[in-house]
Amino acid sequence: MRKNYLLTRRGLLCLCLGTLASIGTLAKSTAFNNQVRDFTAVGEASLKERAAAKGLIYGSVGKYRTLSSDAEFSSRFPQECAMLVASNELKWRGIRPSPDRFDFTKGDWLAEFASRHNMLFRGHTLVWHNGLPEWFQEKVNSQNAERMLVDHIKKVAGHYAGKIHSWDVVNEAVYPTHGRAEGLRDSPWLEFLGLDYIELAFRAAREADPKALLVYNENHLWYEGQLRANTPTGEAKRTAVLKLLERLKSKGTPIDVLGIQGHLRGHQLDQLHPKKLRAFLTDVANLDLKIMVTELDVRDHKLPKDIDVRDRLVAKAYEDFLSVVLDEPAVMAVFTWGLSDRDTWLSRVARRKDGLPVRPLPLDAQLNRKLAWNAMARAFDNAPMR
Ligand code: 9MR
Repeated sequence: MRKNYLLTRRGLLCLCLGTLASIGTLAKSTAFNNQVRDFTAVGEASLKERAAAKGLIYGSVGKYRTLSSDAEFSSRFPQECAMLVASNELKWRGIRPSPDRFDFTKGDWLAEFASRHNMLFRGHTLVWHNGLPEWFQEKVNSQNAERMLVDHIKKVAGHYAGKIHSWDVVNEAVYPTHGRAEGLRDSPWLEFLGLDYIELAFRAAREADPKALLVYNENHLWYEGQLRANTPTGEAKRTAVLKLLERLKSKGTPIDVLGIQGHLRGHQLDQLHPKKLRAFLTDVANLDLKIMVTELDVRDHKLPKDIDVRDRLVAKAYEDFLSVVLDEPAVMAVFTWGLSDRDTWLSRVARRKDGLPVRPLPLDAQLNRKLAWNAMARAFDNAPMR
């Protein structure tokens, strides 16, 4: 009897929800409702102007492929961005077609584009377990790894010395659930060179380019729980990153900045714990390090299809995250992982089941400002002065 009763109630509920969904109002009637937040941004000033007014830098990753072929996008990009972040073009796979050959063509094009449009230029990344060329596995081993790594850094950072604002020297080296010493991630560099590969990389980078800011860049520091089984919690990651930074600083390693990747997830904003994140930023600042938000975007693949509702939730994620992070005076810059929905890695890796295009970035695919843009503008406007 009881079971039937429950089933009946559930059936009724499903029916009601189904009806609401079919008339397109489900999203607006659930916890996803975010209509009350006012995303008004005062004035028309660009993101780079608003950031600069607070002593911050705003920029975005920009791809050679898009910037060199899309005139509309390439003229819009410098209007919003004070910095161009070069990524895939400067990774090992992008820049080192063979062990003995470096191809700077695309990187140089981007550096020149940045300079022509009075933008700062930033490089990602010199050392990563990912983004390695196919020849790497066959040619790099514990005998030659140190020489390969140091040569690479000297060659690449040396090539851009004087043109580059900052380098992500080492990327995503921490992964406590791999069970390795110091919470470091399994990577060929750790396997071949041991714990000190990170220090080695920073020293080589400083030698090659004494002026660039040197960054350790890490992901999921904002995310409280586990992404999947066997992935580290935010707490475990923050603890291990802090230990790493303390160790590097105590050894006099030339590191200037912690980069916090901001790959947010609109459907999992409950994983953002403002107090814990804020306390972590203070701990990092107390090590005499600056902080950059390095790869900001918001996955919307699991949000409702209604664009108005979806855009509000994405904007909320931007504003909630940035208002916590920008409260810390050591934060000096914010970079999105793309400027427009026209060109985002998420349209490949986080597609929507309904087939609709994803909308994770400040500008839409037509290069119009979205609520996400407003949210960023508001976060910059409300940020304390640096
Ligand atoms: O967005 C990047 C994508 O185009 C590349 O195929 C991929 C592998 O090189 O890297 C992506 O960028 C990653 C960045 O380098 C490090 N942090 C996570 C980013 C998203 O995976």
